[in-house]
Amino acid sequence: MKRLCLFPVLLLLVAVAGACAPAPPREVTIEIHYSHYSMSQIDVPAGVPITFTIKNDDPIDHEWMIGDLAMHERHRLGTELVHASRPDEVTIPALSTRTTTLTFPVPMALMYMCHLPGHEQYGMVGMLIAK
Ligand SMILES: [Cu+2]
Repeated sequence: MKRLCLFPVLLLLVAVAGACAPAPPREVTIEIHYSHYSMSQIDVPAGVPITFTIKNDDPIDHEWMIGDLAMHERHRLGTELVHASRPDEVTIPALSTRTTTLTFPVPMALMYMCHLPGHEQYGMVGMLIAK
């Protein structure tokens, strides 16, 4: 009789352990072709790591920079011309692929774009929604 009573308790423990395990990164693939991103909007869950794979099919370099409007304004004004890649500011050389992993801690909306001269105006812009 005692063994029968413990069985539901063990099942509950297994369920709780499963819920606490860290989730694997979610994967998002963005392709760049003819100076456009393949997605103009990306929806991701907030609070979990998201791995972005950015594949540049063009014979010229591009960028994938994600941030708020103030961040993009800094890049438009060119006050930060050259720096090493950061998780949220990735340069993808011609005909190559880069990956980066980001976590959006709370629900938010961010823009991503390429700040090489003329590319934003040409349409290399998109929006990410974390919810
Ligand atoms: Cu570009």
